[in-house]
Amino acid sequence: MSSASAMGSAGRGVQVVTLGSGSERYQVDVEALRDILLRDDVRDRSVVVVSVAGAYRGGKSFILDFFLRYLNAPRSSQLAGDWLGKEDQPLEGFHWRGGCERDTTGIHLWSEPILATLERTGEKVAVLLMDTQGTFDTETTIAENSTIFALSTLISSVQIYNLSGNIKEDDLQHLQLFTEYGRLACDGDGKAFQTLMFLVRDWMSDYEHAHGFAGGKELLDRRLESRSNQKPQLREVREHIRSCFDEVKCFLMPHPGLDVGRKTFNGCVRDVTEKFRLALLELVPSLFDPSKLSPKLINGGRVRAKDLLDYFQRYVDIFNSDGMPEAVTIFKATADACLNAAVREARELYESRMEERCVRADVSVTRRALHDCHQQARAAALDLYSGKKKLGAPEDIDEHLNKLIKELEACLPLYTWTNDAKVRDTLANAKKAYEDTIGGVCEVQAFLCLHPLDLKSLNDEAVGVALTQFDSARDVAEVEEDDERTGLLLTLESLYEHLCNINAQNNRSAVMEAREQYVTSMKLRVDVAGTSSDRLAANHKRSQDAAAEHFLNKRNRPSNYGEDEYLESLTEEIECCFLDFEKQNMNSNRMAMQVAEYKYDNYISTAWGPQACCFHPRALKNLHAEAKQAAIRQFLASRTECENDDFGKKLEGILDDRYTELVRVNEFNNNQALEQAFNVYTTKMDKHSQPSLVSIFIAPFIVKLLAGLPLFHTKSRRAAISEFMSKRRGDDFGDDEYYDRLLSKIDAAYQNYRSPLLAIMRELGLPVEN
Ligand SMILES: Nc1nc2c(ncn2[C@@H]2O[C@H](COP(=O)(O)OP(=O)(O)OP(=O)(O)O)[C@@H](O)[C@H]2O)c(=O)[nH]1
Ligand SMILES: [Mg+2]
Repeated sequence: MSSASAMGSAGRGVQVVTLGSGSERYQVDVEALRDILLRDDVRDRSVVVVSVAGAYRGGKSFILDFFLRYLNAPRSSQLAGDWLGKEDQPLEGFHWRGGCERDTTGIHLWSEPILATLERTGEKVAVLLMDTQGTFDTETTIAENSTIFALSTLISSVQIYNLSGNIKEDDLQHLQLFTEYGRLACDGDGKAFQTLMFLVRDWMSDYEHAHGFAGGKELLDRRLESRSNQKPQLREVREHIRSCFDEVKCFLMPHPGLDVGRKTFNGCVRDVTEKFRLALLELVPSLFDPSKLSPKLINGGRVRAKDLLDYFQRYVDIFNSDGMPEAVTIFKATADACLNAAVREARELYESRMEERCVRADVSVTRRALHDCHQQARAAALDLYSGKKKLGAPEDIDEHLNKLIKELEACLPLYTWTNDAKVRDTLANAKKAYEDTIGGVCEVQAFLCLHPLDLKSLNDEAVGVALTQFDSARDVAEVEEDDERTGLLLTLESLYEHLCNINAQNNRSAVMEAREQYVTSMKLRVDVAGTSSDRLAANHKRSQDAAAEHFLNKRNRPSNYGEDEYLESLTEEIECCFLDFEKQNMNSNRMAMQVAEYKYDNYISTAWGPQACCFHPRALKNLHAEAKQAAIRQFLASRTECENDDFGKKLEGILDDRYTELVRVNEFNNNQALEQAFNVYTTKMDKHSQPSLVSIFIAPFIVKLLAGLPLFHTKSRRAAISEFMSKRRGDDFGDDEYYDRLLSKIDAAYQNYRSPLLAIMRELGLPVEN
């Protein structure tokens, strides 16, 4: 007797309408209804609603649990007729219990709609079971009873009127209350409700009318029979019942057996009579077999689970209003709900059309396509609405149509906004794909450095990737113009332009850096005091290669093109620098050579002494060799390498020229010294041999000539040699042409002095050549 799950299925009876007090006597638990009706697998399905209503304590909940048992049984069991299950299995589902106090209050729905397949169409529908509060309990007013009854009839497709023992006149009269509502809920074109089934419990007169539908039909025909001699009130009731339901049936149910009255009875099949079981096997499949299911219709149209929510709320609102509902109110409520359902269906058609074409996840379309699609979907939705059979006044129908049009129009900006947002995402993703492709070569754009042709092919690749990305998120027909794609291409073009600028700048910086590297390398390699031209050229070559390599290393991707404007500009810049280095080197070498020349000059002049001095030629040669060596040593001292030193050779040439000059000066000075020494000799000799009275008279000049001259010659000669040697610097050598010449000249002059004739001429003061 618990309300635990039905056989094999989770679920429970959920109270969806509660009887309260105050202004809102009937409260709908919207959340509970939503949980049941708006589930994804249920919300759009047509519903079959089977309700059981009638006097309290009549076994309504009990019989519903057998419905559940059938619905949850495997199809094979349903077909084999063994769906009643095990003998000792307690009956579970909607709460039921024995005793005399009422149990169910308000309206309950089974929380788990059961999906069944209509045999005719193969369509899946949701079967909902509805349990209701028993009528005529001791606590509820007639109005409340009627409302529950009316509500459950309005909502259900099959209303089972649960009666005890017989169909009595007052049972029929009670029906009149809600048949009245039913008549009003219909526009007279067709019947308001579908199936009414009298379920007579504890039918004892089976000898008169057999248990089951056959006996039920007989009894019903008798009870609903309209006779001319009948009181008008009784006839009216019967007519109302017939006019409101498409189908009215009756089933005579046997008594389940005396065990049901036991306190311990828990609904096990073993405790009910065989007749009762057989009756269940006839009754339940007649309601729920796939060939028998009848979906809920209002105004001839199927009601979907989500529409049912609306109906629930509208009807309950009406019953909450003061007094008994007016005919117009209930009709209007049904018409409104019906129109709302039509509007909803039309809007859903619009939405599904839009979604098919334009609102697919992550795929955007052009604004024109969206607009065209909206127009088509709108037209289809309006057609659907117009084609629907509708309840209500023409102005209400128009009002709902206008409402639908407004809703559809309001959808377009929303779809446009969503589409635009997708377009923005798509564009952003495409741009990102472009940047990522560029980033694959150079992570930070600011460091981009490529050969311009490489940048171009990288850009082509990135544009391709971006367009593939863009196209995959875009649904645009080939013939259609896509402004967004064109815009993307323009954006990518300007990105490329920007990249070209960065690239050019970075290439130029790389050239500058490489040039700096060249300069630094040259400065390190080239001696401050100068270097040879060969070495300078070799260093230039090495530094230039290193600079080019440095430049190419700055590139994000190795390139191998014949032409490279930046590499060429680097070469040009380096050549310019090299010219400076050449000039600088030339100057440094000049300075170094000058210093070496000073060294040479100093060396020579230190040894040379006063200007008039002279050297033995060989001594001068040796001096030159020493001075040259000192100068060259000086020159080489600041050089790290001296092979093939053109400046060294030039210096040697200069020094050798200097020597040639020195040789000439030395020769001149030697001759001068020789002449001056000879002069010393002749002067001395002349002084000695000048005429004098003494020599004429006291000592005849012959004596003078013969006795004094040799001695004088020796002295004068020594003085002359001394004079000559006083001018000489450096080493002496045995073979000295100037010295020898001096001596020969002195000797020749001496012969003159010794000549008697010339001596006489001198004594006489006559001119004599020496
Ligand atoms: N005599 C008889 N008793 C039945 C039958 N079916 C069920 N019962 C018993 O009737 C009692 C009440 O059953 P419920 O299903 O709770 O009755 P109900 O109509 O839902 O009662 P309320 O919820 O109070 O309106 C239980 O003890 C059942 O065993 C039947 O066909 N005949
Ligand atoms: Mg009950």
